[in-house]
Amino acid sequence: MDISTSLCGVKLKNPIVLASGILGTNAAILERVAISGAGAVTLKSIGPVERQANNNPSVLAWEHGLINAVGLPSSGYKHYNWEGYDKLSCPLIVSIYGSTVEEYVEVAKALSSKGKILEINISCPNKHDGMSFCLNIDAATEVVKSVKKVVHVPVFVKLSPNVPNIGLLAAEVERAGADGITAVNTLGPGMIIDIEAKRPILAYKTGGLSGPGIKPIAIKCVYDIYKAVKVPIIGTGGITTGRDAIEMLMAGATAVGVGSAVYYHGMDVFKKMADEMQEWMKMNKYKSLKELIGAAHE
Ligand code: RRO
Repeated sequence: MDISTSLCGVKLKNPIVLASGILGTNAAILERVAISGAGAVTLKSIGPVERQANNNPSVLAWEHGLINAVGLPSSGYKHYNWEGYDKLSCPLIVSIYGSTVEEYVEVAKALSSKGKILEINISCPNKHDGMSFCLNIDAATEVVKSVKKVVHVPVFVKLSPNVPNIGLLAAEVERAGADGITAVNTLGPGMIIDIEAKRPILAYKTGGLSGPGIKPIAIKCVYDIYKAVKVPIIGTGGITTGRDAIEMLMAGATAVGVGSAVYYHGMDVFKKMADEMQEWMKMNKYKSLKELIGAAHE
């Protein structure tokens, strides 16, 4: 069964997208993800200047997902190694971050032609000002307007679930020119304490939550965003099975982001999810993804 989809004219053989931050640091690994069946892959966010990762432990599994404080490590866009990216066998989404509008614009200008879609990350919980653009609608719309002026590929904006009204935020971001929304980034920050050691386990102390435990929040966020906007949504947060992907499409996503699931199921997860989706659709007599997208709203 055909489960191909399209994001602003960018064709995907299936709706399963590697989310930013997972494996997305070099072309060889991303090509393995593509060969393993992903419909598109997203780079780990690239920033304006070199930045070191946080000390270990920076990622940890808890009962219902993962917690990370990776720390936005980046070579900085000027030193990024682009070798091999031109040969990727699926569309590339380039993710960027900054601390000021000027920094977002600088990185966007330099990198927008490297991928088929540019994703603006305004929602990282692991930096003191990482979410400031997402928590302030004026700041979010200003960054989108400014980036849109300098790039010629579709611009998706990655939102945090930690906002009071994500539908309103998405609508304003759409009005500012965003071509799509990616929702959601990790929830939090949260904290896990080692009671024997009497201290937080992560070296950074706090981190963003992902994985199955946040799926209902991600589904609700996408449901609210779908009601508020016309642009496509990449629904991300706790999607680990084909059934989860279908649930996310029914909430209103056009594609689904997969991150923590790679930790649970390895590279096979992409093909497995696509196969599960097709089987479920056949069994339930759905003929195309179009019939699923937003179906929970009817
Ligand atoms: O690198 C990170 O710590 C990180 C980023 Br940039 C992000 O957007 N979300 C997240 O959970 N971790």
